[in-house]
Order: sequence, then C-alpha cells, then structure tokens
Amino acid sequence: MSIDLTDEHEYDALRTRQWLAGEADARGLSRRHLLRLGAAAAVAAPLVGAAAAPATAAVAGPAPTGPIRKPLPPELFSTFGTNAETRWEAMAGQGYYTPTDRFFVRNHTSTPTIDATTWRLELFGSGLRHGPVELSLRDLHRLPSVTYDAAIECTGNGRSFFTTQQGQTVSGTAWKLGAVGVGRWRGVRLSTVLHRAGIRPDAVDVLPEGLDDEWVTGGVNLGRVRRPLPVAKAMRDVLLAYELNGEPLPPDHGYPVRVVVPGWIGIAAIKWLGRIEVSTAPLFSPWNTQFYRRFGPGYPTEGELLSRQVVKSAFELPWQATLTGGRTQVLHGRSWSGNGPIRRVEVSTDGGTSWHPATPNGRRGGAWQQWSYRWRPAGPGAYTLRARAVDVTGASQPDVTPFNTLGYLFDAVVAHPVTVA
Ligand SMILES: Nc1nc2c(c(=O)[nH]1)N[C@H]1C(S)=C(S)[C@@H](COP(=O)(O)O)O[C@H]1N2
Ligand SMILES: [Mo]
Repeated sequence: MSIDLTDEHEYDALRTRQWLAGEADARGLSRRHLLRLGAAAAVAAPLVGAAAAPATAAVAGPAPTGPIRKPLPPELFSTFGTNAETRWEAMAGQGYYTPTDRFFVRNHTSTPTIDATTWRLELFGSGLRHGPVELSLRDLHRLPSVTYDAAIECTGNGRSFFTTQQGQTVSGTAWKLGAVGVGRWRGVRLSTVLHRAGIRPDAVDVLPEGLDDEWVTGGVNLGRVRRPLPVAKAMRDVLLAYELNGEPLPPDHGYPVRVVVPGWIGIAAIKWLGRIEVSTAPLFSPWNTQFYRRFGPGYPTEGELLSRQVVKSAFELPWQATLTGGRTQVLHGRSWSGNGPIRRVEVSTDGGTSWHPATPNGRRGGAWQQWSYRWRPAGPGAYTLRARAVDVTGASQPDVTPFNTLGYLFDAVVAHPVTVA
C-alpha cells in the first residue's frame, strides 16, 4: 500500500509512529515526558547538518524598534506582544487581497534585519545527491517564477472563542478572527529549487528554517523556527516567495524570502528563510512534536499533528459594532478554508435560529470568498450576527469546536455582537 504523504492523516499517522519508534524508551511515558523528549531532540538539532555561517552573516542585527517593523495603527491592528492581528473592519471596502499595511504579523521573537545582498539560501542534508547548495537572491530571481493567491493563517486564529464562547481555558495568543490574510505571492517553486539542488528520489522530508532569533520558551532554547514538510507536499505546490502583492516581501513578512504552503497552517510558512535540510530520514522539530498538535481529551497522548486550516467566516465589522437602525444594512464578510474553495455561505441574525444564503461577491474559487448579506433589523437593540460556510470538501462550521489545550483550529460559528441604534 502506498502512503500519500500529502494526505495529512496518513502523514500524521506515519510520522507519529516513526517519532515514537525513534524514542524506544518512550513507551509508557506520559505526554509530559514525550514533550520533554521532543524539546530535547530539538535543542540538539541545530548542531547537526552543515554550518549556518553564510546565512547567519546576512543577519545584520535585531529590529531597531520593537518586534514588528511596520506601523500598527490601532484602527488596523490589535497587538499582542510580538504579534499583531488585523481588525476585520479594516478589510471593509478592500479588494480581494489583504493590503500589506494591514496583513497580520505573527513573530516568535522579532523581525530581523537581513541584508539581501549577502543573504544565501543553503540547502543541505542526506537527501541531496551532490552535497550542500547555496543560492543567492539573484539566483532565485533568475529561476522561473510563479504567482499564487494564498492565505496565510495562524493555527490559533479564533483561539479566544474557545474561552469567550465555550468557557474553556486554552493557552496561546488570544486572537479573534484576524490572524489571516490573503496575498498575491510571487517566487520560485520549492520543487524547482529542490530539483536544481539535486534532491534524491528517496528523500522524504524537508525542513525550512528561519533566520530570526532562536526561540526560548519556558526556559528552554528551542532553536530557530523550523518545521518539517513531507517531500510530496514540498514538490506539489510550495512556493519560495520573494514578493507580496507586487512588492518585494516586506521585512515583517519574511524579507527577502519566505515559504508559502497553500492550505496549510501558518507555521509551515517559514519567514526569513535561511536554510532547508533535505533528508532521507523523517525530520522533527518542536514545531511539529510539541506545538501545532492537538492535545486533550479525545486526542492521543502524543497529540494529533495539524497540517491544514479549517473553515472560518468573518464579518467585516468592528467587534460590538453599532449599526444605524431603520434601514437595510449590507453586511460584508469573507469565508475561507484550508481544504480549498468555499461553496456556500449562510448568515443568521436571530441567534442561529434561521439561516439565509449570503450572496457571493467577486472572484469565485480563490483563497477566500467575499460575500454580502442584506439585513433590515426589526428594531433597535442588541443582536448577534453569525456566518457559516461549507467548503469544496463538504467541511462546514459546527456550533462548537471540540476542546484542545493549545486552542488550535477553532472552526465553530462565531457569534458577532452588534448594536442597532
Ligand atoms: N522564521 C519564522 N517564520 C515564521 C514565524 C516566525 O516567528 N519565524 N511565525 C510563523 C507563524 S506561527 C505564522 S502564523 C506565520 C505568520 O506570517 P505573517 O507574520 O507573515 O502573517 O509565519 C510563520 N513563519
Ligand atoms: Mo501561527
């Protein structure tokens, strides 16, 4: 039986077996022990493989001011430490793409300053036929380019609703629904680069790594931000992007080059790419053993690996918006899914009792679907607006998302409070 490693469930099952098999002594240990093992392996990982010296040299120093470089005006963003969430009302009246000035930022540490003239992408590992390869930005620009529309969405987008809607305690950034953006990304296919680097037919995993600072959490240095991808996904549709919305990648979004992994969780989209390990053996990092797995009741002890984003919908309105009464409102919103295009969107303005189709607007079949809904409120007062979507695979939005400790992949219908004056 052949295993399709672009299928997340097969990938997860296989990699989890391999991970556990690699830790022969792990049998009988608690999840806490397993996690510690994952963290320990991760600390050791930066020591293996080729030297990172050329890539490191390109980092000129930390960001001069704060963890995020671009302005974060409060009308466009809510900020959480090193992260900034797009306010959904800032998408009202915008076109298909999320403008770069309002694209959310999720940094583990801070945006590094990288000199593109000395920057090199280093590929190395047992999966390369002729040893390590280095590419400059100019080398990448000379390779055939492709342009994709793709969403980047944080796996924790919507996390705060586990608490505010479901009364559950989860850890992580308390995002509402604004940790998502759709960009027009231009760059080189990872498959082009891997072929050029001499990838061996028996390579199984690639591990892109960022040039931002090593991430220290809970007193443990987990090393540089990195997360493995199966070769099958890497060869299918992964992009090494050097442009966003027709401009060179901005510093906060990965300048000079980032990974874009259509449909997959945001952590796969490594920013400030410095090196890629290509391996004939499965690769692991804390970002796929310790984080970005669902833990909790109903999940296996070692957690369930996450790969694809889920279905979500948002209104382009302020939270607790005040709407003018006595006239028809046109409510605008967007729905999206990591599985592919959105097929249908419905809206409820009466607490989820009755649902009515929203009208799709603009482009169909893209990285998200814009829609609108005409609503004449019965009178002044408090209302909750709800939108729910169904994607091309039939996946929809439940009323409740089963709990997981790290609050990932909240896909339940969000009750958006508004007041009609
Ligand atoms: N090198 C590096 N890559 C990274 C991150 C990071 O902190 N460092 N954050 C990841 C996470 S968790 C997300 S959700 C996306 C966010 O991309 P954005 O900041 O361009 O919106 O980048 C991913 N790539
Ligand atoms: Mo994320």
